[in-house]
Amino acid sequence: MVEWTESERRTVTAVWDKINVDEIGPQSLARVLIVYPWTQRYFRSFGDVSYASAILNNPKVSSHGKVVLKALDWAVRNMDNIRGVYSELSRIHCEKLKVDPDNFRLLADCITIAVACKLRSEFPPKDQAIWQKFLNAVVDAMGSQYT
Ligand code: HNI
Repeated sequence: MVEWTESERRTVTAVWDKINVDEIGPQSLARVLIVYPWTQRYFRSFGDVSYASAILNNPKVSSHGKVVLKALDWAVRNMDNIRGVYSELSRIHCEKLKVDPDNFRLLADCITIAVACKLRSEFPPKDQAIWQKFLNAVVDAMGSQYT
């Protein structure tokens, strides 16, 4: 289990409180689909996700981005049991959606980039370091049911 200092807990919560899920969620998912085009294959049911402007204007990408980012709230509120809160979601991504778990890290990086673009000086490197420790725990948890 990941250990957290009180200061790390406060920083994760403070960063999370500054994030507008409805803005950062769609931006993060769109960024993954554009920067790592092999991820498009998981989202064929969303319609055309084959080029940047189609992705950025696709309402299903936008709403799914919100769903994914909202799910980070579970981890923020359960920092001592991140594996536990994602165990079912990990199983779904493995068995049903068949998402390659390497992609979780790519999404995490795109979330960090979207947050940095938005918060700028309010997201200094020392906060980014803690935020990435947090997202690493989420990535680890999302991969936990892959065997
Ligand atoms: Ni992911 C569905 C959360 C990474 C592809 N995903 C979900 C759902 C949640 C979710 C919540 C809704 C599940 C349900 O309805 O039962 N996804 C997360 C989280 C991460 C993540 C927290 C990582 C931090 N998912 C990814 C990645 C991909 C991905 C990296 C592919 C590149 N997810 C999907 C697909 C679906 C999905 C595909 C189903 C979408 C649909 O509606 O058909």
